[in-house]
Amino acid sequence: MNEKIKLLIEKITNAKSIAISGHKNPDGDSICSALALMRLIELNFDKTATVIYDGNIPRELDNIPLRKQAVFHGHIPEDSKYDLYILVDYGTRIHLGGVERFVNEAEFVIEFDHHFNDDVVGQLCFDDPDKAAASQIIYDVAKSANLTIDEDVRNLVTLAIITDTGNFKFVRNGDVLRDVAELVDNGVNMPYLVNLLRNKSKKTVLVESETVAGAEFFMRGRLAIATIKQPDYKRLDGRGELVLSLLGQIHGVEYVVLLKEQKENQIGVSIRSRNTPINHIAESLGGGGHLCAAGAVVADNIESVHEKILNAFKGM
Ligand SMILES: [Mn+2]
Repeated sequence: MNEKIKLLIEKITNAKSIAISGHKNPDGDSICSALALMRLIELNFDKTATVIYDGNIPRELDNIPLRKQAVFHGHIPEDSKYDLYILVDYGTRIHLGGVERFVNEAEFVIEFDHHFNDDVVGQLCFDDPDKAAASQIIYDVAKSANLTIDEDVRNLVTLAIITDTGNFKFVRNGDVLRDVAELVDNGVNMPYLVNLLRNKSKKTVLVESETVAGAEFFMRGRLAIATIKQPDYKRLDGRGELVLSLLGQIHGVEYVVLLKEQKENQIGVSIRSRNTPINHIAESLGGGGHLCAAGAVVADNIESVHEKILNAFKGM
């Protein structure tokens, strides 16, 4: 067992109180990784860890194992302190949201992440940008540490991979498929998990289809921009992955941008690309992410962000 894993075991063993969080407005990887780790701690260390989140968990994820144990940060007593804080799939410090106060007060911070980040929060980092999901790192570490892994953990690790790879569409190496093959060999039922995620409300799917139908096309059809304004944004439930995915299926469309008016003067921007990296565009707007899937939240109005996006894509 390597030194980092020894330290991880030591820190969990000695911790009096443990909390786990992913990024704000958790997606499948964020919340499933956090719950998988919570379950691993419960199974192997005979202690509880609290999964805390900020924002909303999409309804699509309502039926994932242990979902009810995730606690909104606003429901945590004000004076709560955690000596060990574990971050999963968080991206960068700005994505922590309302849990940052607990992270700052923790004696020790551990992280498991697969985002590029040159300003890590953790003192002990299990980071690997080559992994398809943060849950894959947790799974690998759990195996290296000879931890007991149960059905809930295996299902959560797999759900995180399914969601973060867009049903395996974004897989970039065989590593993740070997992990999934092993998980399936150990009892994970893939059709069951895929059905678990088919849980959107009718109004969400209707808003998503209307948003797709209203998209505009630029750069001779290579760039699609869809816009969702309030109050439809409230019905979106999640990041609008279906909108991005549908527009990206159109012949000739290389880039898809979704602009979400989250509230007045706050625009969420999601950018996807077939091949060419676009993360620099998200970064120029104060955000970040992966090479071909990135985003930002901009304090501005929708027309002005639209303009900025068109300028950013000039020459591409
Ligand atoms: Mn992730």
